[in-house]
Amino acid sequence: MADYTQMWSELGLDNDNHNALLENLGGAYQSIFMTQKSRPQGMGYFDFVMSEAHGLRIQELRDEQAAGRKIIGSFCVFVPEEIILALGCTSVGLCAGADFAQEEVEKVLPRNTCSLIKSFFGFKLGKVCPYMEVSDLIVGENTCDGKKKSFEIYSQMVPNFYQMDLPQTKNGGAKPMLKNEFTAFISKLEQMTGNTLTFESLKQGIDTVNAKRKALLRLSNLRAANPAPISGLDALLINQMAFLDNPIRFTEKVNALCDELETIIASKEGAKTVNAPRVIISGCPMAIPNWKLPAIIESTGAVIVGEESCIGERGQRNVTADTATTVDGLIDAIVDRYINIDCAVFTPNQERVDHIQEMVKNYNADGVIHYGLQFCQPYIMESFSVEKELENKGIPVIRIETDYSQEDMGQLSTRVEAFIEIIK
Ligand code: BJ8
Repeated sequence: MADYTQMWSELGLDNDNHNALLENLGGAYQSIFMTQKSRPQGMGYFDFVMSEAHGLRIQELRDEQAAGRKIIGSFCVFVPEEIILALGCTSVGLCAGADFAQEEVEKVLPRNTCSLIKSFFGFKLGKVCPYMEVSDLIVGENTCDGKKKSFEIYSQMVPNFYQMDLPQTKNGGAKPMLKNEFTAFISKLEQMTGNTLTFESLKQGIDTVNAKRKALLRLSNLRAANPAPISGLDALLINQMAFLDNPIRFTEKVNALCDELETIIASKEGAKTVNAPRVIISGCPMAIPNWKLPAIIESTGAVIVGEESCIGERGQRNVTADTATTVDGLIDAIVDRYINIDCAVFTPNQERVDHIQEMVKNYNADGVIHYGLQFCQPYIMESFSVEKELENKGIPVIRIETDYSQEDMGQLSTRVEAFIEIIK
């Protein structure tokens, strides 16, 4: 990576902290990703994006800013990228997957807060996240209580915070509420950018995001093959990159990789051996660099064939209908698409359990590993009913509760190995 020290200083990063983070990240990436065997060549691009995630990509975002675009950071797949693009802005994900500055964090948040929330606080307090610092607007959303209440504190740390309300049920009032919130978001972006949402710009935004989601869906579908043509770790990395990379370039690269995977499938080769145990991971999102559990799972010889997660199929499945002929009609189509996201903050949430079973069937999985971040009430509460329903259907399932620390690695390995032995 070139020397970006000046850029990082201009963004207000703490160089010592940031170097320490990059060193850890680089080490983890080398040992987890670069030691994998039989990786598709197309992963070279994603390795490069990862290596430049804090360098060249940030430089690109700053160049976009210099050319008049605004950068919008967010923490949830409910924040509509179609609208962000339509108003001449760029969307970046801010969820973080590593512990940082935990002592500082625990001065402002209760200890029993989930790692994902603590992590983005740590990244802010430790001044190590260039995406947060480069964002012109940071959107927080009212989903779980942890995020909702922590944003009251976080909003005092960032000058450019915007709160989006979201429904918690899918009753008759949910869609009008979501539409209302999306309309207010449009007004906010119009006011920030001086741009006006038009039919053409919104249609273009929808087309760009639909193309990205279709490419990711194509990737998901290819993982149904036996042997799976790509490891779960690599597929997760691509899903993580979907929140950072330029969407048009990303789509091209995912499609190019899928072309290669089709050849791999035709030659009956794959990332793991034929008949390797196949699992679906289901639960909380895994933000970069949260690779702990997938690395443990795949180190047993098993292969992850799908992620029922917002950084995965829950967040990316379903495209937006593009047949409306007015701006209002397109906004309705976006609302229709987003209201289907089956996050555990909704009650009831039978759609999610149905989707997990659908994924087991579509990807020929042998079992499900339910992943809940410690203190995440929505997903841990829901894991009990997920487990019950899957067991009733004869689908092996294990519930794992963990955080971002490395302390439980041994215990997790033992539990995962035992589960993989059972589903073999
Ligand atoms: S749509 S999953 S991205 S809210 S892990 S912070 S739920 S206590 S992340 Fe999410 Fe949007 Fe839902 Fe998806 Fe709270 Fe749980 Fe922490 Fe979580």
